[in-house]
Amino acid sequence: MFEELYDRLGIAALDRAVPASAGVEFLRPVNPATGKPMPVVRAISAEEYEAMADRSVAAFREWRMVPPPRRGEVVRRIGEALRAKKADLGLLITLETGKIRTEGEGEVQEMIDMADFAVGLSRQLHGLTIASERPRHRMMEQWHPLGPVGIITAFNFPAAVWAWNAMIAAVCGDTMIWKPSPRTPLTALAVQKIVDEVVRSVDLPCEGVFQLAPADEAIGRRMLEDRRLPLISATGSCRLGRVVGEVVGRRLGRSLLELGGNNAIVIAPSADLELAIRATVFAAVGTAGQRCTSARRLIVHESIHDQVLDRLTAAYQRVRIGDPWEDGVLMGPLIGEGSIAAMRAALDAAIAQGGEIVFGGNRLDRPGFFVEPALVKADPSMPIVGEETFAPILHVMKYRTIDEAIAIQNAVEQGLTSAIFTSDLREAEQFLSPEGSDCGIANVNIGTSGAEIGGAFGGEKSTGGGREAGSDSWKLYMRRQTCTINHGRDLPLAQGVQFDLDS
Ligand code: UN1
Repeated sequence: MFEELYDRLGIAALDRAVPASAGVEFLRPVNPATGKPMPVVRAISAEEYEAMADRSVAAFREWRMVPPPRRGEVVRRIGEALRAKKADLGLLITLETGKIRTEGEGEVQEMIDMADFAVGLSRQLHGLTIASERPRHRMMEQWHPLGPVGIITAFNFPAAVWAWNAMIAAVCGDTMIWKPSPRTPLTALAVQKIVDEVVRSVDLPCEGVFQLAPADEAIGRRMLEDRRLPLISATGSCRLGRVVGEVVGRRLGRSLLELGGNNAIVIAPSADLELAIRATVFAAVGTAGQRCTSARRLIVHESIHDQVLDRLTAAYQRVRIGDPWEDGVLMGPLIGEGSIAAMRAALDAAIAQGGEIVFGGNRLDRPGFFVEPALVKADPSMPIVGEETFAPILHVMKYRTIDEAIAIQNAVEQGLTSAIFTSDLREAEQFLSPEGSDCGIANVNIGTSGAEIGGAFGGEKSTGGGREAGSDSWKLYMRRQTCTINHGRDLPLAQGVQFDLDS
């Protein structure tokens, strides 16, 4: 059905192109809306990985000496190539992840935005000049390329999260090896083809800068241990992050972690409910609740709780669920059978702990992995409310005072995004103050998901502390060097220390 699309993206007939030799492993993506297999992708072997990492090291030696604005030129061309392929790549993302068409294309737009951002950055990498305490001394810091970066991405943003890392790493002078989710290798392959074409067409030493390692967990594990990769940037569950943090930490490598979220929206009595309801539905139901930024908890003032729940229920009834490539559909399938089971288990736990399902939660009777989004009346004390289930479940809770709302918001292990809907300036400012939300992202009158790339993206506590994409996140992809230069004829020591051979 989508053969022409695969053709245009250079990923057609992969099934036929594979060698028949023994020991070859395949990644087998499934279209979650149909449950049918998509073209298979050959996984790299352990030997191929070793060669890839050597190549990354060799490429880094040259790439680091290319002036950053020239490096930016490659990224600029990648951005242009992505613009040309936006519709096709967006549709492939829709087919492989089940996210709706506008979100699939939005993901490609996020990559383009990252490319634009990184091109600008390529002329702005900068350090400080710092006042020296010593006469005729100058102190400055400079930022140098770090080395080959290992990028591990999740199924739900199979391309944009690579771009957050790759576009920045490339202008910073790093090379990289990308291990995509085994569930979304086709998107990764299509992106790699776009990049390879750019690399071939530019007159710069960027061969080997961008490499793709479609592989299973064993290769991922090898990457974590590999000292040739000074930075591992990983997106995924808190469980994955604990492994990455531990293994990379053992070799004292650097890790950048973007892990689970259990994001809450607070709706205050003065909120514009029209906005609040729309934002909540997008945040909780959009991407079938499979964003790390999805809203999973709604904390509503007791005076408007019932009204909000009624309006939400009415809105949920209107959400069209179906084939994600069809116009008008707002919610596609979950990624697989396991997600359906996890959703069912979370709903059962909620009921056992005293919660009440007020809407949805059932599996749809059709092929693929479709569910109704669920609204659950809950209490903050229920243990399940503290867990991230990667599915469209929204736990709705009551609060009385703003202090209580903030306490509930902060009472979970994760700390990615948060939002308050209020027209009360004091409440909004309190939410953003040191005694407010403890998350990496805190919004006012905007939902929890759909962040722009210009800001630093990431969260605190079990979310891992990493920051990717905009602002000064680039600093994690470089090594800082503090330099002190003496242009005088004396050798004064810092802190007034005397160390004179003649005294
Ligand atoms: C993720 O789910 O891993 O803020 C990332 C957002 C998107 C990124 C989500 N820009 O929802």
